[in-house]
Amino acid sequence: MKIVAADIIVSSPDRNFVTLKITTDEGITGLGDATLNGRELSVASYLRDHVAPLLMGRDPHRIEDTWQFLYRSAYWRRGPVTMAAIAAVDVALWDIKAKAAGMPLYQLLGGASRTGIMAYGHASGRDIPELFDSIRRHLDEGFRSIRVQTSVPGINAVYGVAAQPSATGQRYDYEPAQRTPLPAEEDWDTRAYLRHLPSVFEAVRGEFGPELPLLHDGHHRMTPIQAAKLGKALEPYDLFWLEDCTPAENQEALRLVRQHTTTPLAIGEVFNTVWDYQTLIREQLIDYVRSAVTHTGGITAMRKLLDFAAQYQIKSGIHGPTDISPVGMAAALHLDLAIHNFGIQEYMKHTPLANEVFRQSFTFTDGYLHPGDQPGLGVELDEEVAARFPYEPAYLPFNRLKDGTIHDW
Ligand code: EZ4
Ligand code: CO
Repeated sequence: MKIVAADIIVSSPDRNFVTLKITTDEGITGLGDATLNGRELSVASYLRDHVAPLLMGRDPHRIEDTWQFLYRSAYWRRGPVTMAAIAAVDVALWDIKAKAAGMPLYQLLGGASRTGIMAYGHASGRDIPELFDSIRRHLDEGFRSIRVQTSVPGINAVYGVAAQPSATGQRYDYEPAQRTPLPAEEDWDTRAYLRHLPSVFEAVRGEFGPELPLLHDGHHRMTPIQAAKLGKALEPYDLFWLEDCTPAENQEALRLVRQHTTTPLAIGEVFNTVWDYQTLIREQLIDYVRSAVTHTGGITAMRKLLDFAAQYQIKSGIHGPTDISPVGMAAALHLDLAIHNFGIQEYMKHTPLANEVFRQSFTFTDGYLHPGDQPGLGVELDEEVAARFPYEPAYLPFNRLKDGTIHDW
């Protein structure tokens, strides 16, 4: 088999997605998700201008060789744009291989290690009654694990809180990227946040009881000592995890956090290679790996990263917000089903319009996802519908402290 075409499809059904479609001389096609929130066109160019020409004539079955070729031959290594592009190629080649084998992709990864994939949803509210309503809505939809984000008194707009109905009128689905030519500015005050958050978890535990797994995302906003303080303060509420407590480019910082709290830690949605985790995993400073399959070099690289983590009893918590397209979600689900050290899967439902562009066979039943049993990834791209929704500039917000200083977000 030979690769004869590699097309990059940029479309915006309610949000921007970049999709790679690889076509072979035998007519089998494969899809990869190359979406990088707010930097979509850079990955599209990287693929179209630099990677697609290299793929022509290659044997699509040689996945490892193609991965190593793209990683090593560019000379310049790592980085989110490069690794998102490599991931898209890798996932598309796995899709082709599994279709050629006539099997769902998870079978080629060793087969199912479980019957379903526990998913968590995103509940949020500006105050406690609104938060409780959001949690109840998620429970009604079948979620059995819930991420909890709330507004903080004294801060106008807090990331992760669905304060406004989205463009599609769906309040449920918080979409942090806004269709504005410039990133929106939000405000932040870490001390106000640290004072407020434990009372939110106390209220949620009081209302929903001790069993419901609860998660929280700190979005890189704390210093190590602040994160240690928060982890300790949240211990009575038994979190499933505290995510991205510090900007973890400084892996050593997690030693300090770890010394002070038994709240489980999850890190890594902005990471893109195993090297970003070297100290975190080897010193067992985290409990969950948060990388996206689509930003970390694809299934080939994620499998190696998670096998490394498994040696240290660290589990997966693969990134799954709406900026991971249904193609990227499907890739995550096949891996989740196959690996032994699965932890939990993030899941934000895509809008009906996005689901029209990406026809998917994965299911969500009673809190559990399953990738389905169609050959390959189980996702088809409707290019005609995709073409009706061209790219629109959209950016994540950012934040400043009260005195105007730009802060981590
Ligand atoms: O802010 O996906 O845990 N999930 C998150 C996400 C990220 C966005 C960034 O593109 O933090 O909502
Ligand atoms: Co996060």
